[in-house]
Amino acid sequence: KSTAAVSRTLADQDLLRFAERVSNAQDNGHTIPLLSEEIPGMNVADGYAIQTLLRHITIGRGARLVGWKIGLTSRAKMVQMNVFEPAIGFLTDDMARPENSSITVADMIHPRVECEIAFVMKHALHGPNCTKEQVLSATDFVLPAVEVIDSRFEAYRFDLCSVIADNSSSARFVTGGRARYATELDLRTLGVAIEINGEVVATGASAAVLGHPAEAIAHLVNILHSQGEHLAAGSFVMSGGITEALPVKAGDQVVARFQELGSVAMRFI
Ligand code: 0L1
Ligand code: MG
Repeated sequence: KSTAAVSRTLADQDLLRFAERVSNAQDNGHTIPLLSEEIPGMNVADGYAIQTLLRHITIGRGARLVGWKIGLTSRAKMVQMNVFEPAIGFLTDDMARPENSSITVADMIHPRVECEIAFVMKHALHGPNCTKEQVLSATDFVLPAVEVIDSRFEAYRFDLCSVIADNSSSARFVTGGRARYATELDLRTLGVAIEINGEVVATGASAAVLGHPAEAIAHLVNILHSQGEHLAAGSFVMSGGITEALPVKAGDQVVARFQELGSVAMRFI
């Protein structure tokens, strides 16, 4: 059972204060100390309550919710971050960047890229017992994506509660390649290779994501349920990095090559 189902402990004014602190750090591209350093007893439910307030702040300023992501779904990512439970975040239209575009790094802190299988839903899904099979039958199509994550915490180090409050490090995302029906593919065995400046820096297979990326989406739906939310029809959903996340800097050219799904390219400036 996910720890997202526990009860929150923070007072409303602390939740709001933390959401505003994270929102400012995201807007200004500056780091903040771990929230759990100030209130060590905070739990995962507090993290999600802060994330919900952050979502309301973001949408209140005119951004549109386009979907969700789940992260920390592969062993490589868990080991890299020393956090062993998946976490979800929301995605808004202002985080999207076109394929082959130039992505500015000056407004981020320490960006990293991840190759992910993305799902677009044709039907809504509700927890609490959502399964991989239900995800597959509710999916319209899948497509390749690169997520650009950027932790707002110093030295890119965090605990689960703090990273959830920081919207699970969501920053930018790029999709492209070739959209395919999930039924035409074996989503467990898709290979991926990521090149930075022409050099292959990581490779992996989609089974790295909880055994099957649709399993990760089912897990996301069940966490959404614990937050009183559901996955709406039309949502764009990213299932988690297949390999460890790779740091990028101005001048880097990134190409993520996905078996069966084509490639997604971008440059950082
Ligand atoms: O998308 C992700 O895998 C983000 C998960 C959270 C943490 C991170 O690595 O920044
Ligand atoms: Mg990710």
